[in-house]
Amino acid sequence: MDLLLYNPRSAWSKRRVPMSLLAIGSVLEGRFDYRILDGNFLSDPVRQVSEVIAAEQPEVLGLTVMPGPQLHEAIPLTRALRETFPHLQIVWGGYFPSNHPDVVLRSGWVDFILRGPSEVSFLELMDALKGDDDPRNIPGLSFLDDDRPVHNPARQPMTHPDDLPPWPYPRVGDLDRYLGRSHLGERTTSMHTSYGCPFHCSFCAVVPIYEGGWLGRSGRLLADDVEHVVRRFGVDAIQFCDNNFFTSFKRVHEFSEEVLRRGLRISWWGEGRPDTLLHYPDEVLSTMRRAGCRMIFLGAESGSDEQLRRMNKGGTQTGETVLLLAERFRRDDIIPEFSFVLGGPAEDVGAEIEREIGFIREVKRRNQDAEIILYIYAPVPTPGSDLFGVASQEGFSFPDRLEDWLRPEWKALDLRRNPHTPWLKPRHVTRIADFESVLNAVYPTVSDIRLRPWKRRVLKALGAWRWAMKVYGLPYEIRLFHRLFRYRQPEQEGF
Ligand code: B12
Ligand code: SF4
Repeated sequence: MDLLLYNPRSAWSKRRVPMSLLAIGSVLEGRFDYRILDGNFLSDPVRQVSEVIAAEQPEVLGLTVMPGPQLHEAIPLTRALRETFPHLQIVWGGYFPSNHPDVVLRSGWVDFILRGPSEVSFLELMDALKGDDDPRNIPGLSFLDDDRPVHNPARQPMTHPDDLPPWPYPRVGDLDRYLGRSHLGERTTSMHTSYGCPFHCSFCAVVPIYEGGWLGRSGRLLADDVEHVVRRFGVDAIQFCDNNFFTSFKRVHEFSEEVLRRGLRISWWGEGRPDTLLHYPDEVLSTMRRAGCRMIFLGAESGSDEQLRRMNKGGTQTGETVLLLAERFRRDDIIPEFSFVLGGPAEDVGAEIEREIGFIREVKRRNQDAEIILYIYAPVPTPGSDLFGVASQEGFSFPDRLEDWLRPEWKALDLRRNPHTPWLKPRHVTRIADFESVLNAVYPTVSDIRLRPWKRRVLKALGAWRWAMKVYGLPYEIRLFHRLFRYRQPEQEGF
């Protein structure tokens, strides 16, 4: 075998098809002998991956690594494999190494990093490694030269997604393992149809990688991909995980029209921006709805225009945009899922949090079905941005050693639950968590399909007086209920 591609565990239930590795695999077909191994199905990854390597002798091991659980598995696994198989070439790709290449390379366990979208660069790297050529000019490649990290410029122009082959689904084995029941349908899968985002929000990990670049697969090819999974695997629901699926309304319109023309019966979800969607023509929204669009995740971030400015949200987004969109989607029968980033640096952090709570209540007043997702601001390396500048001034810095990312405080940062940023005090984190518990009781998410109607009624009853009286503190009775019935939080368990 030339190459093993490994997907570290990202979830304990509701497993996702490993999209990053399917994307990489798409260009390797017919060129290299490779295999995709998914850690979500392994019980003892170090032993099991070692056995595969010992038996099949790949020359290269590629890992895809996101912050959070994947990173926490990837660090000890890579360290162990480096010791056992010193001649194995190890390559990391994905969001974590793309944003933190130095700390990864300095560990000494990883030979190469490919930053950002890497289909073509990985093919070039494989060609170089197999042909004993010098790989050091490959775009987007990071490596150590005499202990000094070198980062080649990104590929310019970015490869157009229309020029990439479809994903080789059979490589992940029986797709049924990934097709779960969700609020959208019985056989739900994820797809990713565009790279990057044209904006530069200073809390967002997409920005340092794409620097405002965005390219999407055309509506017609996208419909081909969807038709394939519908007809071949019986998929009836799709989550489009693109950072900004709705960037081009022409693309979305073309796709929606193709879905209707081809008679594809699907429900779908995607991620976008409130200002973009607010400016969508009525005709496009109505075609999307008829083509199965049920819910849209929207980065609202904050109700304060000052905070939005500090976050460099850009575009035409304001608090008012979010409220208007909440109303528009109520009329159009699409569920808006607004995400907020709370707990950023501010003169009076507590007062900011209270103001956001007030704003979220107003969103719910305008549209009861609007879902609310709360994150706590965790810095991402966007040097030069206001927000990262303030965070650095306040004493925030990332760990110097890769192993340090395994420490509990950095795990909490990864999950955006408690980032331990210097300005955020325990009382702020508690306040956000208390409010969230009450909010989730009065308005349980539709995405929790295990939550039966009677449980919803009990939850609502528990939360109702608190919501009405604005009493959020110490919601032990709600937490007990959440624990007993394992309430599902999309922001932690995936959408
Ligand atoms: C699907 C997804 C998940 C899935 C799991 C994914 C998996 N691998 O199994 C779930 C839902 C579990 C998940 C969880 C989390 N996620 Co997530 N997730 C995504 C999402 C939406 C898509 C990733 C993906 O598959 N993209 C499709 C592929 C094709 O693109 P790609 O990954 O960029 O891959 C390309 C390159 O990166 C590169 N590449 C990638 N891997 C490799 C490997 C090799 C060897 C090479 C050479 C190249 C390479 O080449 C690929 C092709 O060009 C991204 C956002 C996004 N739109 O990308 C967030 C994202 C990666 N997640 C993020 C985060 C923070 C999380 C969480 C850790 C925290 C949270 N609260 O959301 C949680 C963890 C919670 C938990 N309990 O697991 C952040 C990372 C932020 C950061 N600081 O880096 C992102 C960017 C979302 C965001 N905009 O903030 N996530
Ligand atoms: S619009 Fe969304 S994806 Fe784009 S930079 Fe801002 S937060 Fe990131």
